[in-house]
Amino acid sequence: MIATELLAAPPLDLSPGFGADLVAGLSRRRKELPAKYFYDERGSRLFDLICELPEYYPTRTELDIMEVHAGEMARLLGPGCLVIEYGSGSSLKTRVLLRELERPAGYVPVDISREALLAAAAALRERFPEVPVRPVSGDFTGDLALPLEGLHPARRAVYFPGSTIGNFHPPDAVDLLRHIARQVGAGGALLIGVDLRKDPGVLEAAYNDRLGVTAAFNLNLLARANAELGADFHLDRFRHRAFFDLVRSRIEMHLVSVGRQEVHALGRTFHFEDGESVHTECSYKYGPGEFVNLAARAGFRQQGLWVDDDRLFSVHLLVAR
Ligand code: SAH
Ligand code: AVI
Repeated sequence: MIATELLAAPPLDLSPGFGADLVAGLSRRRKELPAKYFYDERGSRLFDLICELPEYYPTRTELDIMEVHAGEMARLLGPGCLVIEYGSGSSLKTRVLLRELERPAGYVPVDISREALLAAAAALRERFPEVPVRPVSGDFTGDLALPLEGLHPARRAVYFPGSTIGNFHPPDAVDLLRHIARQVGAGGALLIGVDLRKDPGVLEAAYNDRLGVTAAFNLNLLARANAELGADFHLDRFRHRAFFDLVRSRIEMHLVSVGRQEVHALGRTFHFEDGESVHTECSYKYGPGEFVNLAARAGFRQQGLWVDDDRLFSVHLLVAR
């Protein structure tokens, strides 16, 4: 009897933090949801599709930069380096780096999207059997214990590609970079991909693709709330909106309510006016010097900078003081 009741009840909040953050975010005057919740299994698959889109230049551009310069990056990182990757996703760019590194001491991918993380770690182990791979599933903004037993690195390096740092407001980005500086220790390294400010037309196209994959990625947040929190969002009553804010130098993604409506979740009712939006993501774009200044506030000095010929994307090598 009890078991049947449990089965009939709405799904419990299975992801710690999502329910609380959803209630807090939708209770604000300007509604918002944290971007990290995009990445459940389906969200990670949609992100991989975004990376293949003709409009979404960051992934292929950063990969090209890695293909050309990973040898030099690896030389600067030195032998016996431990690579801790933040937001590793499918770990595709990492393969290029690991290929060039001399006797890497280990690879620790950290990602909030568990299934994607484990699949990527398995693929990497197969390709680099000599490298100890120790995946960590969790939020890299928190204090995660890293499984480093038995590893004796000459140096620690955090690899943080994809411009995921751009998804943090600048003061939060500085906090996260400080956290990384502590994690790698004095003399440790940060190799980080940062999307560059550019023609707003190019930026806006990248977040408004013709196939609607980015829209599906954005709406997946609501589908996830329905599945995991028992919310009743009607996905066809919200539309994707993305635009570049020139003053703040950031792409903003929103989900805009089509008509007045109410949504229920976790025993609460949330009211939406027609056209009211939920702000789901910021993606800040930096000039190279601007990012170096931001990193300096977190205790990093610049050692290397690589930019593609079209000046679309940058990869920085920074050293913790
Ligand atoms: N590094 C890959 C993927 C970038 S997408 C690339 O360059 O293409 C961003 C990745 O970061 C996703 O895999 C997502 O699951 C992960 N992520 C986002 N926020 C996170 C957080 N707070 N903690 C851990 N992982 C996070
Ligand atoms: C992971 N992150 C850097 C991506 C970005 O471009 O801000 C996420 C994304 N959002 C929409 N498209 C891609």
